[in-house]
Amino acid sequence: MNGPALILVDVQNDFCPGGTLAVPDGDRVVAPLNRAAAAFAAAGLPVLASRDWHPPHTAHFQAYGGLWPVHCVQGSAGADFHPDLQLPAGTLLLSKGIDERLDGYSAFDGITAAGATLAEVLAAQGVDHLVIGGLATDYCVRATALDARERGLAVTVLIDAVAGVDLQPGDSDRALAAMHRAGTRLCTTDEVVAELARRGTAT
Ligand code: VGL
Ligand code: ZN
Repeated sequence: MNGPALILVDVQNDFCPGGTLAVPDGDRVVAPLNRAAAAFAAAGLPVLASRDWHPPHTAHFQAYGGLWPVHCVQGSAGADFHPDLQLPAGTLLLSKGIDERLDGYSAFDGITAAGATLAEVLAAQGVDHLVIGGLATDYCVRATALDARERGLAVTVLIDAVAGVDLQPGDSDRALAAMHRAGTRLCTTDEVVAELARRGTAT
């Protein structure tokens, strides 16, 4: 049985206003993602959530040669999910960015508490379509979407439920264009929720 799954990418305090690597308006993704997660859960479809989960010393951080200020350190408050994010019961957690030598942007670099990779989880659950929202459009959302396309999955990105860092102005728009070129569908949360409702009544 093949079908879609939803993944909420890195909706963590450090990427939201007040965090150490705040994405402008990052918290605006929370409301649409709560709606999407509730709709997937109600349809009996898998919901996954990734978190950036760095060791204190990592080549990802500026102090050790990387691009970024310290953020999402394992066990810190900044690494917690945004307090308003509502994860349905049974949401599968993936931790990534654990390797101190790597950036680990893609959720496909993450592992579950049991040590399974995202690819293994998706295969086990018969997922052939990944619906993606979260932070940040130009890093982890982009990397996750492009990896999923390379692995032959259909991909939808929820355009109202992503927000980007934009280190360079336009990075997020360029990331969306790159995802689109790779065959990613860009649509609104409302469109996806409506499709799920039609799917529910059709079966
Ligand atoms: C991310 C920058 C650094 C992300 C993670 O989640 O998109 N961006 N670490
Ligand atoms: Zn990071």
